[in-house]
Amino acid sequence: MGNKFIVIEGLDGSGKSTQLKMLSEYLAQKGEKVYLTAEPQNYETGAYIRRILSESLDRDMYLQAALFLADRLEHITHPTLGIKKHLEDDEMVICDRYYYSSFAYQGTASDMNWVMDINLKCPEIIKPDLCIFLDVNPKTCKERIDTNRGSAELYEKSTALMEKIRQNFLDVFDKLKESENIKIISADRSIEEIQADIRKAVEEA
Ligand code: T5A
Repeated sequence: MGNKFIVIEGLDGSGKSTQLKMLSEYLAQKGEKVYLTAEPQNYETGAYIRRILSESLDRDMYLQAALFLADRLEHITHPTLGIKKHLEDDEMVICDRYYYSSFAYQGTASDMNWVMDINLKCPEIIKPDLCIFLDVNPKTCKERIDTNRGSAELYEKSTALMEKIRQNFLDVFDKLKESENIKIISADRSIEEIQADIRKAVEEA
């Protein structure tokens, strides 16, 4: 399959980490060189973003969108660790969240078209070969977060907010359907059923 760039998106608690772990193990067994990564990253901008999320800091949404973009640019262009470098080295890059999250999350309280523009019009931003969206009922995600975690982060506070984020994702996918390869997978099912659909989508990409 070679140097494909695959992104997985979904609400908080939608099962991305669970599925990505299974997918990368499956691909590695098949002999693929896989680089599994995620946003936000752990560079200095990412550390500030993590504080905003975990401490629910009240920060302007345009500032948040700019921080996520800065973090993403470092994630892509870092000379030794960046996504571009891994793709050049013929690895398959699988990324947990990418610019679609900025559109859906920061779009809840800013001009979503501006967030799309600063990302999509930036020459360093690369387009994924495939984006998989794990579509799970926001109520289910919220229940999983409340059951499994000590505290809720900034975007995990209410089912209503998560409903709005889900709707934003669907609106964005509709806007991008002619220019991007987006696969929406119903993920209110068993872990194994979802994994089978993900493997099929990746193998077809
Ligand atoms: N963000 C990010 C922005 O606002 N803008 C941006 O541009 C970007 C890039 C990052 C936060 O930053 C925001 C979005 C987020 O709020 P994160 O680090 O990606 O957050 O964290 P989460 O999305 O919250 O990731 P989680 O690891 O918590 O959730 P996952 O990975 O989606 O879910 P997972 O696999 O950990 O599963 C959650 C629980 O559900 C169970 C699992 O066992 C686990 O307990 N589970 C299932 N249970 C039943 N059936 C299934 N099919 C299940 N699948 C998993």
